[in-house]
Amino acid sequence: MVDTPPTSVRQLVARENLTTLQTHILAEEQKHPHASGTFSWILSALALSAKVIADKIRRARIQDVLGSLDAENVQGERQQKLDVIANETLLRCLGSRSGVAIVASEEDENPTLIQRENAGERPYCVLFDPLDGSSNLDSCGAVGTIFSILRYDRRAHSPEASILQRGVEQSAAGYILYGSSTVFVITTGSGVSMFVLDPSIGSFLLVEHGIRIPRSGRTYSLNEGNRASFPEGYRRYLDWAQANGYSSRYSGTMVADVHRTLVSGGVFLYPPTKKSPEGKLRLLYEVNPMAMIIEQAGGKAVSGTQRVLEVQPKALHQRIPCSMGSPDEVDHVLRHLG
Ligand code: P6P
Repeated sequence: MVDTPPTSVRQLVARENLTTLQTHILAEEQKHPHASGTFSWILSALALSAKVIADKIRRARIQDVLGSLDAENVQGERQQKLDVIANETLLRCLGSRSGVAIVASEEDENPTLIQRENAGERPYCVLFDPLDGSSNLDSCGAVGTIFSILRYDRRAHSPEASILQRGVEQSAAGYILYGSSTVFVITTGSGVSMFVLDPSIGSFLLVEHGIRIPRSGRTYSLNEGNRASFPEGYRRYLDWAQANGYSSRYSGTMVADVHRTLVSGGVFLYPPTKKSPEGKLRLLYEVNPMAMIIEQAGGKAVSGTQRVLEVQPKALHQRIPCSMGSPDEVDHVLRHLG
């Protein structure tokens, strides 16, 4: 006869959070009777990649994989050793999963068509920035992975053509923030969910579902070092914000700055600059996925005065300027751009 545990112990276990990313994905899948499980299989590959990359980052200095390589990526940016490790991890985890027709990475010039006997059954394209903000690694700054999932367009005449879809076409989008904890934030088009990695059990646990961005927040996030070359409207906005007691927060990692904006409110901006007249951030695998997250949480995301998710992409590594965050704060920016 097993002694009945004291109520306090049973309550303790009952209160324990046991909703993992895996169970959440399967529960979402069950809401779609005709789902084949392919989509869930891709999300679980992203979760596996995130755990591997998080582990590599946490032990980078010990294993001497910090620092840069004597190589540049397709963007002309010096590659960090962990850029390559993260990129290879994602390519391996996604490439072995049925349901992935094409993968496209910030680190690779062209998309990769996953050629397998059943290529025709591969309905999704996965685009990613494997390690956003990697130049902050040497100083132990926060970095992230950003991903965007699109339906594979069988009618497209080339792999690149299949991924040149507007942001409104995304099936899912999200990011992993490797910060003080490892946070996995995702939307599949019906709200934003947040999971935190519990290293003691190796699972991402659900901490919040249906996240709503604060309607306003007196914080702006952009690289003010570029102020002199911002278009006039952005300089007018900064003058207004500083005259109205706004704070400035900027880490140099888009994932960290947008995550703070999502959680605390405010606005993140990367305007056109003299060095980057089209803005620095890439539309397909940085701005679009972050814009989907922000809009699904009740925020706004614009490029100039146009809604980001309506921009028609022209090339895989296309850059665009962007402003995204609390709806009232994006409206303040727009008021000064008009
Ligand atoms: P800057 C990191 O290199 C990145 O791509 C984004 O994560 C970040 O928001 C931006 O560039 C920072 O650029 O010009 O301010 O250093």
